[in-house]
Amino acid sequence: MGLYETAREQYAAVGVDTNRALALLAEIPVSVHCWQGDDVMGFEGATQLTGGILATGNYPGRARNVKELRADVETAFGLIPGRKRFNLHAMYLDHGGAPVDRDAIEPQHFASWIEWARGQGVALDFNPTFFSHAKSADGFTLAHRDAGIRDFWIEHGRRCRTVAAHIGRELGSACRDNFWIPDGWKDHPADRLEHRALLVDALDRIFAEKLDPAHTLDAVESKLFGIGSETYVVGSHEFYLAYALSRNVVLTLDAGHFHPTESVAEKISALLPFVPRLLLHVSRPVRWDSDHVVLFDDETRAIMREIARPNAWDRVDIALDFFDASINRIAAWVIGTRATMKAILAALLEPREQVLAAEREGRLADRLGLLEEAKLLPIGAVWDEFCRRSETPTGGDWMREVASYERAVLAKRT
Ligand code: RNT
Ligand code: ZN
Repeated sequence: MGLYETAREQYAAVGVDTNRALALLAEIPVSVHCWQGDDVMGFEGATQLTGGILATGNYPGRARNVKELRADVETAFGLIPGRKRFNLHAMYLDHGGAPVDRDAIEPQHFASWIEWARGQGVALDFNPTFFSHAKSADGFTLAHRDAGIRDFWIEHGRRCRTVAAHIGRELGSACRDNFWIPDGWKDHPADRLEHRALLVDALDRIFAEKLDPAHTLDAVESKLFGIGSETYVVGSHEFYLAYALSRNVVLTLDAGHFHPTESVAEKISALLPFVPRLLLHVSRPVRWDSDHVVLFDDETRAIMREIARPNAWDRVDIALDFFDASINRIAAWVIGTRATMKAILAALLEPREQVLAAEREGRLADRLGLLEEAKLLPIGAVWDEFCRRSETPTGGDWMREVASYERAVLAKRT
């Protein structure tokens, strides 16, 4: 009997159908972020990443243009099982040699991305880019005191919604359009409310036009602090929670944007009774950084468990947000995305019926014991079976492929 068959029997013994879990896993999309491929630089000729986020490291082989980025992500996709979406930022436009400013972008600048996505069989998600720009240089965009600067960014936001709706219509899948702005102060502000009132007004103007939710869904992402905005971030969690609830937009939770002792997993069930949808930025906070490569760790597993238990996959979208410039970037994509998929699988393999029954019958030691014993069930054999069915490498075999791509392609980028 093969390893998977043995695993299947072991899981069946605790009431878990591994084939069902694998079928479900194959249906759950993970939105892979474009910005891991080039250290969040974009294709506008920027030489510096700003906005209080930082990709540290200088591992050779960064993608420098649309062509290289696509080749790299195609390589990564070939090593990642399961269903993928691809998540673009506005600054990754394909302007064909005629640069346009952020307040002038149009659907045509993403036409080649749509075509590429069709070829890959993936849907696209989108993000306006409110950083790495002269008009965000002093740390404020939509909440800037200067009306001219605010208007510039409002126009960017509006155009991004038009682009996202176009993408969603073309590809037949609602394009998640995630709004994150860096606005905040390094040190104690004289007036915390003023910027927040400005931001409410700016967002209301951006979202004023009603767009078909079948084409695009607007989401807003909070943050606790950034580099250079340590004391005050205009778009804090409470701010966007209240905004999302009152305006009926999607709330984004980035796993790296909360106090280290807060659990994002725990927030999911507290929010689901109130918000129509959640968007997750799966990430890994370490010290000051909110964007280390995602691992198959306790927090990521807890997040997926909290979606799996109420079977809320249709209300919680999973997107990735990490960037590491110190290691091979394709490996970073592959490790982080496979880890996310593994965490989803682990959640789907939980002996849910047995644990629930124990709880309902007051057998609380059994509840704890069942969960504890389930940790050592042979998930690896089920994961390998998933990779096999998706025609992607099992175990660590993807590493050889990354190494050969590095030799053949990345090493020549100097
Ligand atoms: C920044 C936010 C945001 C960005 C991307 C590039 O802290 O997490 O999501 O990482 O938009
Ligand atoms: Zn994020």
